[in-house]
Amino acid sequence: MTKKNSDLHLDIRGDDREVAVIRLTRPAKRNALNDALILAIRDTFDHLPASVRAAVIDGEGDHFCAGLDLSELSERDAGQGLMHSRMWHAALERVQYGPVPVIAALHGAVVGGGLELASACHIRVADDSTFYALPEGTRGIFVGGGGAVRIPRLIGAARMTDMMLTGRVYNAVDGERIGLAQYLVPAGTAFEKAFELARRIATNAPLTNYALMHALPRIAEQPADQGFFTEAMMAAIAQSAPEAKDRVRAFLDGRAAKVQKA
Ligand code: 1HE
Repeated sequence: MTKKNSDLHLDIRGDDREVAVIRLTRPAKRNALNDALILAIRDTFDHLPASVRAAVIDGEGDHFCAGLDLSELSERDAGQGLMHSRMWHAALERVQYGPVPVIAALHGAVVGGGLELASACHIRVADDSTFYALPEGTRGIFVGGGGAVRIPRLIGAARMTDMMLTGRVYNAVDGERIGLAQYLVPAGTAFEKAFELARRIATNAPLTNYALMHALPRIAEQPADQGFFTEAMMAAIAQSAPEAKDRVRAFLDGRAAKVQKA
């Protein structure tokens, strides 16, 4: 299945139509995110086909995403700016807390709102051409797409403060080192790696994927005592699923793969 929605392209792939490939297709503007594109992201995650178990998001052209479409910025007053930021929050919430894990395949510029979008994804695969920046500071504005919440959780508030105060740009190697991406791959191969990971993730028990997307980030924010309790509840629900029992039995019977040395 292929669907073209303005500057967003959705393709459903895999033998069981289990992977959604979502591509920003506005390369002439470096995939800058205007309102229509943000709303298209929201709507796409709201209406993924039921067969989909994992998603990949990437960008056409030389860059993943140049962030907020700055040409729309000057037209907003304070109230409209507030609503605009809340619209981004709602859309990126659908990415982080949507139906399936999302892998961002990064290359070129991952800047401003582009980094906010990437940070809402569950896994980031960056190729050697990737660079990260938060030029909001230089532009006299502030992050508004959830970056102030999500980015410090990846790299710490001190590093984000430095990026915004000084305009510091991280290259692909340093970005992986500080936690902006979990995978670093040769130039031109981020999509391939992300797709491979998506297919692998799609074979997990759906309840395990759900727990990792919806329970883990909440547990990580809870005080330890509450976190331990929530963890126990989630563990009990996950292991009571018939699929979990089948998978454990398969291992004990020698029918499932062992963990291989890295
Ligand atoms: C844009 C945008 C954009 C490019 N909004 N039009 N983001 C930024 O501050 C990053 C701004 N962009 C750049 O620094 C560079 O464009 C890139 C490093 C990403 C790419 O450079 P390059 O040399 O490949 O492309 P270019 O020549 O700069 O741009 C090509 C076209 O895309 C050009 O338009 P044209 O009509 O002259 O061809 C650019 O104007 C256009 N373009 N980026 C609008 N961002 C929820 S709050 C989030 C707040 C933010 O994200 S602030 C950070 C915004």
